[in-house]
Amino acid sequence: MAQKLLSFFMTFFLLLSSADAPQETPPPSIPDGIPPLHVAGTVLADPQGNTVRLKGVSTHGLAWFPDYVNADAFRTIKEGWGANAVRLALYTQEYGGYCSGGDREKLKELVDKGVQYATELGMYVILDWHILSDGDPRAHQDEAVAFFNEMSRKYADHTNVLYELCNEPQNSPWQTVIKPYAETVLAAIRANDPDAVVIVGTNTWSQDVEDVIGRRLADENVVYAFHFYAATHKESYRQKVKNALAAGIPVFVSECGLCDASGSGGVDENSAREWFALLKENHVSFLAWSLCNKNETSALIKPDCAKLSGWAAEDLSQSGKLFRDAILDG
Ligand code: IDC
Repeated sequence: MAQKLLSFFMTFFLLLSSADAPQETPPPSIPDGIPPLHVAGTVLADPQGNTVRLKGVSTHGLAWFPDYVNADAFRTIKEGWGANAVRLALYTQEYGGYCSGGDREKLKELVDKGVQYATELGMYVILDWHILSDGDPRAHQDEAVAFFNEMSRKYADHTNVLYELCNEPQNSPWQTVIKPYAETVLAAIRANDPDAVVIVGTNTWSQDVEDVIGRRLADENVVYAFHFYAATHKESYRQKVKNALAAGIPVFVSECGLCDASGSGGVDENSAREWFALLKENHVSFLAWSLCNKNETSALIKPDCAKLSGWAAEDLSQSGKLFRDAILDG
């Protein structure tokens, strides 16, 4: 009887104390032993000072190809390709985008799932605010601040989450538009998460990394985005990357393709090889556009392959095979 009474009171007190617990649901998973990263010179490093290169794939637009956000897909990329990172592309203004009538709750659910799967697999994950036709990052600045405030609060403990503030600004001078935008969004993130790595896009579809020389953000853990599509962007663009690196700018290739900048056209294998050599030599991270089977040459999966994970070599497009090899290569 005494024991029954005791257990009754214990249950009662437990209930009472859990009623006091914060009501917000915790993030789905806490990374276990994924080293936090910081910027060291032009590269990323772990707390012991070892250089860490992120290599992996970007999703296509989350609204358009949601089914590729699944644990087996990420596992295939990790185990079969040697990838350690995934980028979640959240379009802002394109059809169905976060700021153009898309279902925000559903899109955020996909982001949460993506973070959860990456976390369970020990991978890094980039939350990409994918501006494109909007061009000027300030077009949806309020939404960006609200989104990153919410995400950085939720994922402050996640050592594997990186924030990408603006995919590809256009007609937006670094000093007067992008930098002040980044300062505003960064302030929202830093209030919650003081040291996560943040990726900031540069003008002209994230290619003007030289603009940042001498004009970096006053934040040590920011890297600056450079994007290339190998069949369109060749030696003069590689030179831009070399110039930025030589000036000490941490360059991060958060998106790249091996075809032309439209996302289609032929793959340029020679230019691709030159790019991969340059990135490897300088320990520059890169994410491949994109993990889907859309009928365009940038898609990593062949259009007639419906598998959502477990791709064999013959399921990969030419871009897919070349990227898999480049990711596997050291
Ligand atoms: C392209 C997609 C294509 C989609 C289009 C939307 O591959 O299927 O219809 O966006 O406008 C980028 C962008 C990226 C582009 C990609 C190829 O970041 O969103 O994806 N690209 O054009 N910058 C340079 C090339």
